Amino acid sequence: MNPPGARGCLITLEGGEGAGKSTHAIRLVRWLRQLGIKAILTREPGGSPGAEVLRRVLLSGQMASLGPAAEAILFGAARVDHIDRTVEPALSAGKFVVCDRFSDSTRAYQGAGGRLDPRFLRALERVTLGSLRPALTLIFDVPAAEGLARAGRRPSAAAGPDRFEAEDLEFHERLRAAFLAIAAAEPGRCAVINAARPEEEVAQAVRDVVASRLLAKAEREKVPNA
Ligand code: T5A
Repeated sequence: MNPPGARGCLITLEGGEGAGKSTHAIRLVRWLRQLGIKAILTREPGGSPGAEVLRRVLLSGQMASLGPAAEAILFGAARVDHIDRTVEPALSAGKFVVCDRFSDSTRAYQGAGGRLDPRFLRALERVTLGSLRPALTLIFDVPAAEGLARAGRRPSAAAGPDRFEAEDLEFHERLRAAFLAIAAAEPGRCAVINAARPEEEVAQAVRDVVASRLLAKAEREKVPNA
């Protein structure tokens, strides 16, 4: 299904805490593979050995005292390593890359959450991404309180909330609004998924969007003048 010589596709899953991104990233990769599409699953922060080291430090909250600008730069450093070592090689090999969080998380968390100047964040995005852009971004939307409750019910929650889960409800509501604003500003790249529904319904909605936005297009491009 991946046409020989063709570049792969980057699909990113974004949204607030506990919206179901990790659950549906795994399910999406499984479905793409069932269709015969070569696909890898990766995540941010992390997704490469160097970026996973930065993930541990960032999510421990040790870097919060440096302030939102320094924290944003560290997320950017992790992203550069992840792109160079994991994302670009897979895209060059024609694979689909399904990424659990990406650059919109910096826009939302460090922008709306950390209240950084949008010009600073745009400059950081230019430096970290270069010309790379996701072909499709799925924005998982769920009321902040519901997402936090779901995150709190995961087995890993026993270790206590991480750096951002520990922020108050008002922060998480600002995040939700920031993700919806990104989707509204870039409707060609983004699709909002109502993630408050049961898991099966959300999975079907994800498959429908990927099929209509990416797979149908890939099929059309294989047949000139179709
Ligand atoms: N961050 C990240 C930044 O600040 N800047 C950045 O640039 C980047 C990249 C990463 C943190 O770093 C921040 C954002 C984050 O705070 P993380 O550990 O990678 O943190 O985890 P998150 O991505 O935050 O994962 P979340 O906690 O948001 O959860 P998910 O992945 O959205 O949700 P998931 O799939 O784990 O599901 C949560 C629970 O809900 C259930 C699942 O089974 C699970 O138990 N569930 C459902 N329950 C009911 N109905 C449904 N439809 C359900 N779907 C899933």
